[in-house]
Amino acid sequence: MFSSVKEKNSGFNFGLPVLTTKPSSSNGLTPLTAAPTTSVQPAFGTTTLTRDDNSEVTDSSETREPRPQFTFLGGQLKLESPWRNMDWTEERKTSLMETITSYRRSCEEVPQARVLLLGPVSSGKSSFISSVQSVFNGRVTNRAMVGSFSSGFTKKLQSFNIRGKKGEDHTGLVLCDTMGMSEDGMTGLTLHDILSVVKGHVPEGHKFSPDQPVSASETVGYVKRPSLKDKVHCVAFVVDASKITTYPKGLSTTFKQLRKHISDLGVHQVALLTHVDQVCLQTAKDVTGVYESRTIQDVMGKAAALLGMSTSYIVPVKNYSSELDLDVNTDVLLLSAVDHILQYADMYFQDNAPQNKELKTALDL
Ligand SMILES: Nc1nc2c(ncn2[C@@H]2O[C@H](COP(=O)(O)OP(=O)(O)OP(=O)(O)O)[C@@H](O)[C@H]2O)c(=O)[nH]1
Ligand SMILES: [Mg+2]
Repeated sequence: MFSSVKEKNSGFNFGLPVLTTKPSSSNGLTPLTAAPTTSVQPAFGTTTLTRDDNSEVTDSSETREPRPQFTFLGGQLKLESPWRNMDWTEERKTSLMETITSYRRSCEEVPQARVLLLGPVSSGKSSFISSVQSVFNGRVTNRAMVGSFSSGFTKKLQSFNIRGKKGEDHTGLVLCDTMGMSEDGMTGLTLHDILSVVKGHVPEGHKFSPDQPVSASETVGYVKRPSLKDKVHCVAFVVDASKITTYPKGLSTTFKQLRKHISDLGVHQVALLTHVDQVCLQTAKDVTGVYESRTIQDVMGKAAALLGMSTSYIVPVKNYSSELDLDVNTDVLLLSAVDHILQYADMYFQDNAPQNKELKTALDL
């Protein structure tokens, strides 16, 4: 049953798998490099304490004698060194944009990789699409119709071609936006509808309705025999860092059921942890500190438990929400997430492209 009990969770009892070593993926691919987390050392400088309500308590002691101090973020110590290495430069942004623009599937039959964004209502699915489009457009835009109501905004299946710089070329990537997932079995996207999208049966623009499941007889434009290009090639789950501990308990079961079914279809999955700026004040001020924040590292662990996946598949993201101007560091984090997604999308083509399948069958014989 794809329904979750609607109850407020006062705190998940997850084992909090905090990553302390370089993450590895089951397929040998290391999506992002990670530096080992070492013990936290005293640091000299300004002590920044964050209260529970995220307001900041600062003790600027520049005029006093230097003394051992710690930096606290949300009650947690700041890590001495980042647990994933990132290059926060304009050059890195350019090189990621080039990599994404020139991405070609290892499968000639499929013009673009279709990536489905899946997550609870308001987790930031549409915002991620808008933010990525903004990076390539060179200015902040909202073309994916980001919602502002907790009741949910996106209702249709809508695919967005990610275009290269200033709309010049299509990249090899299509991001598919959907309605928020069902958390109570009554509203939102159901397991049946999600799997229909992944299999490629659902036509573009289909308006989801929980009381009208997608079906060959009822759904206008239902794709009876989807080809490889109609299918979803990678699923990116989207979860909100600021809601990780308050999501309904049943959501974890829902995610795990979903992941099992999607994996059975041979589709790889990754996850985006949005709203990181809302759980760590320091990261809100300067996104380059995202991998030095103990708070975010802990939330990543909780997200991993919620989704039932290793943290090596999860990347933090700060979407553009209220900003009017682009910021290079935010862009690097967003583009790194796209690069991460593309690596897993490509694995699908490696497994399913007709020429590779023939080769695999020949080798198996
Ligand atoms: N501060 C902050 N706000 C965000 C972030 N991502 C999304 N938001 C805000 O969260 C709200 C919901 O974002 P959407 O992108 O509409 O979420 P969605 O998952 O598409 O929601 P539905 O379509 O309703 O399921 C909007 O007000 C966004 O501006 C983020 O990383 N940081
Ligand atoms: Mg949306």
